[in-house]
Formats: sequence, C-alpha cells, structure tokens
Amino acid sequence: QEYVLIKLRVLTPDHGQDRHGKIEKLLKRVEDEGKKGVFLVPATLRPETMYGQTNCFVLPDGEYGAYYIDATDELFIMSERAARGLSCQAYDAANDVYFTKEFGKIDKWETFLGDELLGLPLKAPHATYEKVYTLPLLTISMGKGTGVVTSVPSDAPDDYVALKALRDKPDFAAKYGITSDMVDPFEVVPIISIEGYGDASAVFVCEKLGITSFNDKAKLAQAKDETYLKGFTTGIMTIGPYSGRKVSEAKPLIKDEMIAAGLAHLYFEPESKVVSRTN
Ligand code: ZZB
Repeated sequence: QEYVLIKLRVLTPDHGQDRHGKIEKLLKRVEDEGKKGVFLVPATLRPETMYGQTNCFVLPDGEYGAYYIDATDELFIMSERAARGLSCQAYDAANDVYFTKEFGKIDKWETFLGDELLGLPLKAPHATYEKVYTLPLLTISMGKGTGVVTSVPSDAPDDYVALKALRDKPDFAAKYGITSDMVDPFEVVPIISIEGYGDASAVFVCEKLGITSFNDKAKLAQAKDETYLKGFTTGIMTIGPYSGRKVSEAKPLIKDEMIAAGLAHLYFEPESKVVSRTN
C-alpha cells in the first residue's frame, strides 16, 4: 500500500492546557538544537483532498512518539510501528537518501499518549484554514498508516461523523478537553463535485443513508466505499490549481507537487493481516 504522509506543523499550544507540557518542551528543544520543526504526519490515500482539511485526528489512548528524521532535519510524530517502517525506506531513492541515517534505526525524542496531542494547533498544507486542531477519533487503528489521520469531512464519511459528534455533543468534546473554538469555526469545505452527490459527497451519503453515529458501522463502511469510488471515478476538483479537472488526473499531479515542495512524503506499508486483526 502506498500512502502519502502529509506534514502538519505543530504550532505553539494556545489553550494553556497542562497536558501540552511535553510538546512545549519538545518544541523548545527542537528550536534550541536548530532542528526544522515538529510535525504530525497522517497517512492518506487522498492527497488531492488536503484543501478540505478541518482538523487532524489521533486516538486518545494510542501511543505515539516524536522521531528525528535525518533526511529533513525534522521531528515526525507517529506510531512507533510507522517510525520503524519509515526508517527502512528511501526518502529520495534517486540519490540514495534514507529517512534515517542508519537503516532501520529510530531516534525517539519523546513519547506521547494521544490525549497529550489533543487540542494542539497545527498548520496543515493546502488547508483553507490558517490553523486547525487535533481532535479525538476513537476508530483509529494504531496498526495502520501512522496512527494519525487528517480529517476531510467533505469527502470522508468517518471524518464527517466524528466532527459532527464533537460539535453536537458538548459532553463528548469536554471529556477530551476539546473546546468549542477548536471545532465550531471549521465548516465543511467543498472541494470535489460529483454528479448526483453534490460538492461534499460524504455529507450527502451520510444523510442519504441516515448515518447518525459511529454505531452505524455497516452503513459507514458502505458510505466510505461509495464516496471513494465515486470521488475517484467521476469527481471533479472545485478548488486549487486543478479546479475543473478530474480527480483521477489531478491526484498524481497534486501528490508529486506536494512531495517536491517538501509538504509530503511517500510511505509504503505491507498489507498485514496480523496487525489489522489485533487492532
Ligand atoms: C484523507 C482522506 C480524505 C481520506 C478522504 C479518506 C477520504 P483505507 O482505505 O482503509 O486504507 N486512515 C489512515 N490511517 C488510518 C488509521 N490508522 N485508522 C483509521 N483511518 C485511517 O483508508 C485510508 C484512509 O483512512 C486514509 O485516507 C485516512 O483518511 C484514513 F476524502 O485521508 B484518508 C472515502 C474516504 N475518503
């Protein structure tokens, strides 16, 4: 499976929450040592949807680490499993550069529980919002991708349902220390138009199937399949430099441009049945 890692820059925490102590320390160390920044790195199959990002998701009780990446002189926050995977992969195959200096060797600067990453302000590439926040998603599998997920509620049904739950159920948000200003200003951003589905297909399909919560598992899976397929086969971009072009044409161009600009990297993962069964 080929994923694209999107680099969401961690900004200085702006809510005075005690749980951000470790990240503040890490940001300071990174600055003191002249490194280039700290990033949450969600893995996505849909780089062309980054214009529609409204937030990032982590698993509140998931285990994450901040790993030093030699190739970019930056720290990436992700699961240890993903860090190990990356450390065996080429950053720039043509020039024989690897993500880490030593093949297979990771350099962990800090460990985090997902909860310590919630409510962090981030700068997400291509997003229309200047700043987005990290929010909880309870269906994240730590055995897939990086354990970090970027949220595109216009085109991803899971993301739409999760964001709506945080907005509509203040108790749920409060339980995770999420304040309304981290959620309410972030309206769905229409980015892809699909004939018969409008310009926010996930919203359309969730409403069509009457999905109201994560308990509608079968319907959510159906919604995901339907939006994936339709988006790729008949979707037309309505935002960005490839507005008016088919998603299938725009996707590889946007992916390559983001990688060339250092906003994203490729990440490969073997399909592992064992991992998905235990998660
Ligand atoms: C942005 C995005 C926009 C995504 C979209 C989907 C959609 P798959 O097919 O099952 O491999 N994802 C990535 N990692 C995880 C994880 N550890 N746990 C849960 N979800 C994860 O799914 C890959 C997609 O699932 C990724 O692409 C990511 O969300 C999420 F408009 O990134 B995506 C119809 C889907 N649309």
